[in-house]
Amino acid sequence: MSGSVALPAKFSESIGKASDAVRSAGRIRVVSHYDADGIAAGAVVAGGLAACDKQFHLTMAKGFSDDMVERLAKEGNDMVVFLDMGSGQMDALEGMDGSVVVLDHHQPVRKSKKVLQVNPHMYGVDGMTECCASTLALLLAVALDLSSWRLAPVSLAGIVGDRQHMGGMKALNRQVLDEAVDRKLVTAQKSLNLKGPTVEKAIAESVDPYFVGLSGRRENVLAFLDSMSVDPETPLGSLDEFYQRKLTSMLSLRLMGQGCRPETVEELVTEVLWIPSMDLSAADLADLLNACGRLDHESLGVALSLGDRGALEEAGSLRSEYNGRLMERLLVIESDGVEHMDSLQYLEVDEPSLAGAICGLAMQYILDQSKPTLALSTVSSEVKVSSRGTKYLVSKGLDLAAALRSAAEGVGGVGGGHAVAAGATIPGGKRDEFLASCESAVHRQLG
Ligand SMILES: [Mn+2]
Repeated sequence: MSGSVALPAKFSESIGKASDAVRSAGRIRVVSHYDADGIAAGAVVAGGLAACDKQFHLTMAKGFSDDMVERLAKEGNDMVVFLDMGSGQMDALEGMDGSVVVLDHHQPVRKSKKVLQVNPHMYGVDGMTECCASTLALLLAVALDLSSWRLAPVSLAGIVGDRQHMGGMKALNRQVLDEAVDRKLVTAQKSLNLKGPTVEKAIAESVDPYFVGLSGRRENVLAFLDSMSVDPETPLGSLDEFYQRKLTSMLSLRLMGQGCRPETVEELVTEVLWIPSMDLSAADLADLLNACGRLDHESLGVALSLGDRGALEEAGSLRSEYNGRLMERLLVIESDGVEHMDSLQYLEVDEPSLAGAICGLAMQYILDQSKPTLALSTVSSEVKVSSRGTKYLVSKGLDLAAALRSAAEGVGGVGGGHAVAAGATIPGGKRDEFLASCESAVHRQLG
């Protein structure tokens, strides 16, 4: 049913059930998450539905909420399809009228008789590293109509956006990539993991990786390239092997020099997935989708994914704007540093929508690697907290989800997430108390 992708039997069966249900539904509502994976998944499912002449309406949401469920209930849909969300909300979904399909890769809470839930975790496939929402979306779209294979590159961008490609594509994601390569929709080649039209721009405008002393500093980049006799105007893809290797080693040295973890330095060279029909790499597309979502232009991201050339230019300027905002703040962190406690470091981020990204990039590329980083944003009477650690710190016992949850609950707030990245919301007046309790929790974990 899904071309040459081999799935565990139960997995394949439930994709088949979902596609049969979709096929026989009338009015279909599709709701997806607004990040790169969610937008890609939404676009892929939209493409599959259009290919089999289904009527549908697609929207992106910041997250699952009771408000949203209430609004959907009033629309009189025959079917609601949730992408990249829903597995944690079976109670709310069971209360909805009409049929409900969930394609989600987050840890499922339970099964449901009413909700048709397709979640890789239920079939022995890891939803953190082997299959994300846009992988599931492609399986559904292909089951609906085989022509949907043409959307495999979009699905791959979602996978990259979800960072499931780290350390190489695995399992189901790998199968999608192999099939896309066979169908000549994508080429895969190990090369420098930078984005941008020219070598100079690729380094000077790079926030991920962030090169201390080069990112955001055009003059320094020109001098750096001159010292290697590299023409700054060279398109990134046209660098010959000699210069590509030279540049890779110089940039690796810089990352090591700024204290990055070895696994971060290794990411400088990755499997770059080129999408010839779009003249973009999957990482580029993921980046564009991410900027569209962050700046509230999700439908532009969908249009771009579905091949709208005009959308590309517009999405490009959104990306520049979004990157500019990140760069501005990272440069300040680089020069001014952050606040230190014994076991953690923290900073204030004025724009809460940027806090998670800033916190992650600063942790990975700029700050002290021996302590996790917290980013605090004040929103009216509350403080929103984002936090990031490193895989290394997690291997030493760090669990930010536990630390933030207990510290937040101790001051009447809420918190949770993953060991390596977690969030919390606390009452404004409790900031210092929260920080102190978080710091002692992290101190105990890393003992
Ligand atoms: Mn996702």
